[in-house]
Amino acid sequence: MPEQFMKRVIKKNAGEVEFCQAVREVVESVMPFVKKHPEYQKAKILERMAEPERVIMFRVPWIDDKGEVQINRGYRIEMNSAIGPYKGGLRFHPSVNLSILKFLAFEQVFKNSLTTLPMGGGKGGSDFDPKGKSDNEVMRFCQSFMTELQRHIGPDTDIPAGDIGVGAREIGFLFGQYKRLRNEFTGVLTGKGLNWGGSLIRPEATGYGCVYFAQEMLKTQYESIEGKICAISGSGNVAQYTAEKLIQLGAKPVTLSDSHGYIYDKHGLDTEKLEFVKELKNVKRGRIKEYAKKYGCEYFEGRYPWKIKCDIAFPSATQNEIDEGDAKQLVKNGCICVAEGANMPTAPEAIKIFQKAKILYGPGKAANAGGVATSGLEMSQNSERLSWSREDVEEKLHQIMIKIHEQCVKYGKDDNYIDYVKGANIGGFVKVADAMIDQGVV
Ligand code: NDP
Ligand code: 2IT
Repeated sequence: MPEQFMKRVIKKNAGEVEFCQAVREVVESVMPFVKKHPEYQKAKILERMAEPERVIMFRVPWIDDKGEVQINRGYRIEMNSAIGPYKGGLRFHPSVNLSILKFLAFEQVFKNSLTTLPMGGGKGGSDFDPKGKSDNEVMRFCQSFMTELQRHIGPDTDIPAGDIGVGAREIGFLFGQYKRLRNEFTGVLTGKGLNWGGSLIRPEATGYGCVYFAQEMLKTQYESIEGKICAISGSGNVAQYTAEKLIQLGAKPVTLSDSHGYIYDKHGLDTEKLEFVKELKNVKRGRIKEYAKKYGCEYFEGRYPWKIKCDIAFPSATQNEIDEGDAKQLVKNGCICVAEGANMPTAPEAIKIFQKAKILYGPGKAANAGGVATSGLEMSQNSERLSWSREDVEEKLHQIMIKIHEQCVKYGKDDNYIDYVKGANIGGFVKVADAMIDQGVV
């Protein structure tokens, strides 16, 4: 039955490898559940979920610093609005294509449902590469991108945010252009600056939330995070705040990476070293290699740190960054827990290795949901035109991560193993499916 379903999906979405991969993972774990609930089958809920409500593709022309015309492609995938307005990030990276954004939008539907907040799923972005561009070029690109996107989004319709290549700088330029074109100051984007509608803890939320989720997973094995050696990939928003929370909790992050290579600091990162990384990546926009030079540690060309011995792995860069060989190596080296800061970082064959070894494996749609959950909290604050304290927001984030973990256990626990993939997929599915049934065939 999943095979027949997937045959149709693959035929209809020819060549969209990442999208089909994400759908397959969900279908394989949700189908047995759907079979026990004929109402979902009859209403063709899974079939409808695998079809975006709307896909928008557009030209983004802009002029570079040399005066030359550049053309990029922009996208917004409005996947599912059964439980709330479309919500999800924007990715600016040269690899962006329809398949990647559809997989991300599909994942977002389940993730947003798990947060317990009323948010549908969407994703967007462009094949624009911010790397090596001046601030002015990035601004002109963002203004052109928003000139088209603004007609499709709104604070009650579709609320984008950041993702790879879209951080505070880009959200600022995008917001400025939206406000200018629409003449309205609204919460149309999240991840905004603190003095113009942003929420405290939103920058930290994905990384912090991922560590909270790992803590919950570890508790099921009567383990704690203190003293654990942690391998992190990436060195952007998610990786930085994963490291920060780990340091706060007495764990030892020993690696970070970027698209050129990774550093291995066997003494572990500390607050001062992390400040260096933040300055290097967020302000100077340099390479992680410079960390190795500064602190005299090892640097490995080639992208991912999975050969390093660790207790916990936090993949926080991009999709399919852990392959089967990496998974085998991690298990062999004694890794007991994988918490995904990135979206779909583990290839399907690698997931099987983790599950066969019965280690704690927390998929992105559960483990990294703290980012979008805190975006939801930013939307609430914008609606009531108030801002909550750092402590309030962080406590709410922490409680949401605990609840997401509970949902995973509820739907994923078998006799002696918690299948977090199954738990997250079914947990996310039920709320959306029930809303779709209530709202008829739309
Ligand atoms: P950033 O752009 O801040 O950082 C991305 C990091 O990953 C950089 O170090 C980058 O290296 C590296 N990276 C990106 N693409 C590749 C690639 N193809 N190969 C190797 N390394 C790569 O993004 P975020 O930290 O925001 O996002 C990281 C992951 O977390 C993504 O999968 C994203 O979807 C996911 N995520 C993000 C959330 C958020 O709130 N920001 C929420 C939930 C999930 P380099 O600097 O060389 O480009
Ligand atoms: O993948 C994700 O959940 C994000 N990039 C964050 C989305 C959001 O709307 O905050």
